[in-house]
Amino acid sequence: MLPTKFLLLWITLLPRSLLSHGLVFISNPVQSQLFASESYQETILFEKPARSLLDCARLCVLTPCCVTFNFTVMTSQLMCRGHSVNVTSEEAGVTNAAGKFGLVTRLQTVQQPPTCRALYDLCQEDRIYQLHLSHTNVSASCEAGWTVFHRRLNGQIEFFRNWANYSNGFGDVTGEYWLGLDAVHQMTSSGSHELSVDAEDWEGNTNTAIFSNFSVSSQDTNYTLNKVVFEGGELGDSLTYHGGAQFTTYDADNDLHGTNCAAGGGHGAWWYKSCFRSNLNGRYLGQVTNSTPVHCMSWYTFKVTHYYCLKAAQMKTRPMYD
Ligand SMILES: [Ca+2]
Repeated sequence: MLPTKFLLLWITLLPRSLLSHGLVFISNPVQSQLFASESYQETILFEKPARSLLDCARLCVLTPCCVTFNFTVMTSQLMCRGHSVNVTSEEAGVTNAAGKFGLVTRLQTVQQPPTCRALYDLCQEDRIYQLHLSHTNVSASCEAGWTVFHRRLNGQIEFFRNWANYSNGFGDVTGEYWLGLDAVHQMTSSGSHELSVDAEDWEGNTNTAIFSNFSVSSQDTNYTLNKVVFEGGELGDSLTYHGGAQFTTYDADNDLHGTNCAAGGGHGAWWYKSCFRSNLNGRYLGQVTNSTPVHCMSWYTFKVTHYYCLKAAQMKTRPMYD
């Protein structure tokens, strides 16, 4: 590791042109909270070789949404890592921990875009993102501006859950998860939103269906799925049937059937009527070879059957712009 004096000399040699970009250089090395705190989310935008601290600073300035950078001396390589983190100048510091130095931050509070779509429009960036909703903050996975609120990949997370779980969300935002009906309601309660549904079969085919007019009402109406409009997609329309239905879990029967669709054949949680054309929170059964049909995670129009158990599925939404 280079001695601190050498580092500071480099910092003082940085040109005024970078300062005019609003960058400030912290010249008093301290143990950085950015690295010292495990609770802090360091979001890496890029990691590239760089010739010098100045080179690293240039890379950050030229990258949209790069807020801080970290110039790292490895054993045999000089690396530059750019971050987009929601920091204020007070939170910035220069670390002198082994192998890390040269952290720089812009002297301003960075306003976080309010949605995955705004983040993508501004930064062309996807990541796990904390959404500041009207009543709660939730972490969600962003994909090209869409907010993923349902994702099933491998059956590791149990989706046969109660009303409180479906209201508040569960799972792992980096893998399988349900964001929560309360969050989806807040996200879709004003403006127009579209919904994208992806489903994958066991032959590696992924099909998509797009719906407009997507919104979920509040808990007062049991998170009613308002009437969506099918806009197209090879996956087909297995959701407009559910438009206007309230949400049902095994401990909250709001469906139109004489029994509870979630506790019965559906074995899931959905906007059941009597009972379903799609059932994306149904059982994850893997690649079913049993000839006896059993209900599972399904989307009727994909295979024109209720009994094809999907390999993976995902639901995501984004605001529609004029
Ligand atoms: Ca019922």
